[in-house]
Amino acid sequence: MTFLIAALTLGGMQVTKRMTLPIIPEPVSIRYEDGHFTLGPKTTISAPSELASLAEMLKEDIGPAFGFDLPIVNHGDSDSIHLTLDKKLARLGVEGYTLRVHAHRIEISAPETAGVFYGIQTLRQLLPTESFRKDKTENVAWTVPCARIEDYPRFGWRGMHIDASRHFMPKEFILKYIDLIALHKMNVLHFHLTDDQGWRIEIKKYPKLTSVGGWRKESMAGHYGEHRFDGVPHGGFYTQEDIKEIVRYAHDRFVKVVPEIEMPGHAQAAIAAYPELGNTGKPLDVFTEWGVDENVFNVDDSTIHFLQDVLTEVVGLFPSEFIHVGGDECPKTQWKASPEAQARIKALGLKDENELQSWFIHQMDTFLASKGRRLVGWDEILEGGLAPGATVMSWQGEEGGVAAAKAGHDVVMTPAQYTYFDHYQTQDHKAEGLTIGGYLPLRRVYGYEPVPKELNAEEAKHVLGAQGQLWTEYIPNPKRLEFMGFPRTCALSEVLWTPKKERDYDQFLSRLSVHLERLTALDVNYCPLGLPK
Ligand code: TNX
Repeated sequence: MTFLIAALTLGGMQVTKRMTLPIIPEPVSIRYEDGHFTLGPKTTISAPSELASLAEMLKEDIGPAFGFDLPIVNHGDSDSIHLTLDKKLARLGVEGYTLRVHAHRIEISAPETAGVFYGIQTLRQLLPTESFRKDKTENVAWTVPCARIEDYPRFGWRGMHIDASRHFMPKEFILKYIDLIALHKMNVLHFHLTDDQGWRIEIKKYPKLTSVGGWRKESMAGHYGEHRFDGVPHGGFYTQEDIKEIVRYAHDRFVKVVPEIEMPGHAQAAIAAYPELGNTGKPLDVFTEWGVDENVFNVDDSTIHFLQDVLTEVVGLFPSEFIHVGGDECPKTQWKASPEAQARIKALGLKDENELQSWFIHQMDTFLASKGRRLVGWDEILEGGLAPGATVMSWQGEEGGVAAAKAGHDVVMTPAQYTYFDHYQTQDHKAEGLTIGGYLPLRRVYGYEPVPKELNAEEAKHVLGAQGQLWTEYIPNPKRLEFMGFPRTCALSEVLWTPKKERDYDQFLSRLSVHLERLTALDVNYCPLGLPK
């Protein structure tokens, strides 16, 4: 990466502008050339009709700071930013693109629209960081260095997760989070919508899931074992209209939204709404503690049908091929004590409660397959046997991912020690504020290798990619979520996009220091690099 210092004269005023070309994630190949393109009042964006909405997005992204109109035209010539689809570039894959900056013309070309979108994200990062501001910014040289870039991602699943159950996150913030995911060329939002502490998605057939399950009396304060509660009611949910808006917004930015409906554990909010779904028949409140909860769904036919009805509405709202059914942390205490669960084990000829859990997930796998979808679940779904169509998220280390890939199943790597962004990122806990625990500094995220070394080349093809997790027990609001998520998300984006051999932490850090100016302009409350690592 070349660092250029250019002294520019603007309106008689001397402006020193760093032109560092700090792109995150780092593209596959960049060749810089002499000269630069200058955006000015005559600049247009030229796009065929299939790319008109992307042209509009580019205009909205850079127009406000730049202050000129940037008209969108059909056939621009000189001084134009050209967006084009070119099937001859098929070798770059469905997300690849080329970006050419000449002195009087910029060309973004790709075989598919997703690639044009990613080319636009790169172009935004070739402009001065001020271009990310939302107000007209004077005295900036709006130049783009001449360059040839060819780029495509290493992995197809480049995900970020958000837990909207432990703390509800407003729809407006989910949209901002999608923008940030897309800026980093990531393409999956894993939307954790249900858990013990709150059910966050409107289900028309079962309105109490949100009217009762969407609210809790208070939340646990401090760490487990301190037995302190804050006395503050908490709740909220997304209407189906909200969900449609989120899915559409994400789709326009090439982000797939994978919903998660937790079962058979992490179910207390649903059982609070409909006690017949539980094992004890006793009324329950929505859970106010964090941690693993013993109240899990029962295994009656009516409960299986209830959850399949829920999934029917979920499938109707989310076009995602993958539907996440959780499957993690399901204590077996209640099933051991339940005559119905024991009768089910006997009737099905199962060995134990682990096999019962596997049977439960299997019911959902078959159901989702009948709707043309694929089930994904946390690695506990391996216990008692993996359902035939299941994809595994390996969170308890890499072992689950290795086992699933060796058995021919697809996996998404989510090991806690590399991808749990709810863990501390510094050693200055006082400055950082309370988190759930752990320690995952930026360098460690950057150094993560998603393909476990235990896999041979054939098995490694089952590793779809990886994903960062933002569990929100100790993340009460969007600003805190930004603090925990950034800049670790920037590091993960590069792990997932950039060829392994191009990764260099020190060089990443120097690019990041400029990238953080963009995040400031976007009002992202990132964790500053100065805190002790
Ligand atoms: C484990 S990861 C959980 C979550 C917690 C998280 C906190 C997983 C599948 N289960 O329920 O929120 O740890 O880090």
